[in-house]
Formats: sequence, structure tokens, C-alpha cells
Amino acid sequence: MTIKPLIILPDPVLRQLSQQVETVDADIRRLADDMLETMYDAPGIGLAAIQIGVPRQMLVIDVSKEGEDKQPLVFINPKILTTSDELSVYEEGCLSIPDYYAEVERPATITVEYIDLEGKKLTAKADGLLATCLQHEIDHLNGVLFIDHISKLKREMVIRKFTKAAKTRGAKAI
Ligand code: K2U
Ligand code: ZN
Repeated sequence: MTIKPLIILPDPVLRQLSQQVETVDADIRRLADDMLETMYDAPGIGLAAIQIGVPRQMLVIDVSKEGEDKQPLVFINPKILTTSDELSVYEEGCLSIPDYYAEVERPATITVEYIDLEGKKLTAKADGLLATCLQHEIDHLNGVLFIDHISKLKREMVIRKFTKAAKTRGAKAI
């Protein structure tokens, strides 16, 4: 297993559409391992494959609490089937937009169809933080970031800040 470098805003890779996974094989299982190791190292509670530069429809999540046994979840080709009318608000963050947090409103309960690491097609119902994290990660597979759900003014401020930081990093690298 390998910890992979994270793609950081404003890298245009984050805006790519991720392609469906055709076959759940050893390479996909290795990718899941690398994604989980990268997520735990960050640390985070979710990660989409595009965040390590792999445009495949795959995400990992672990919403277990500190001191609890880890509960890694892997979702391949996830598709949201239903969303509740009831909404919930969470303060979200993103490993690709470090140290920026904002409240985002999303459907409180969803059902998701996906393929697991054994290649089985499953359907799951999610609520609470798992529902929020699943929607956040599935957004990534469509090139959507959580800052796309906040005001235009705040989004433009965040993008300007990260664009300036990227230029400074580039300059220092010379
Ligand atoms: O996509 C990511 O970078 C994963 C986020 C997961 C997340 C989604 C929705 C709401 C909160 C987090 C990262 O884990 S960001 C780190 C983090 C962890 C716990 C709570 C807030 C932020
Ligand atoms: Zn994210």
C-alpha cells in the first residue's frame, strides 16, 4: 500500500469527470488500498480517486469515531437513487482544499447503488455524516467541489487564495 500525493485546488484535474470502472480486478483492489492509506494518513473521513489523480468512479469512506475500530467502506461506480426532502447541514472540509471549512446543506438521507470490491452490485441507505460524506465524494466523481455549494463570493475568495498559494509554491520550486 502507498500513500499518494493529494491533488490540491486549483488543479484542473479536480474538475475532470471520472470514468466508470469496468472490471473489479487486482489493480482496482490495489487502488482501494492506496486510497484508504492516503485517507487515513491525511487524516480524512473520505477520499475520491480523482483526489490522487485517478479519474475512476471510486471512493473510500470511514466515518468511525476516534478510539473505535476502523470501518473502511469502498464504493465503486456509486449512483444516488433517492434523496430525502429533509435536508441537513454539516461543516464540510476537503483534503483537496486544506484548512477551509464551510457549512453545506444536502439531503439528510440517500440511497446509493454501487459495486463492492468483490464485484457485487449493492444498494445502501445512508443518513447522518455518512450521507453527507457520500454526496461530497460522489460530487468529486463529477468534478464538483463542496465550494460549488457555497456563495459565489466566498467561492471566488477561496479559489483566489489557493491560486495565489499555488503560484507562490511554483515560484519557490524554481
Ligand atoms: O473529499 C474529501 O476530501 C474528504 C473530506 C470528507 C468530508 C466530507 C464531508 C464532510 C466532512 C468531511 C475530508 O475528510 S476533509 C477532512 C474532514 C474530516 C472530518 C470532518 C471535516 C473534515
Ligand atoms: Zn473533498
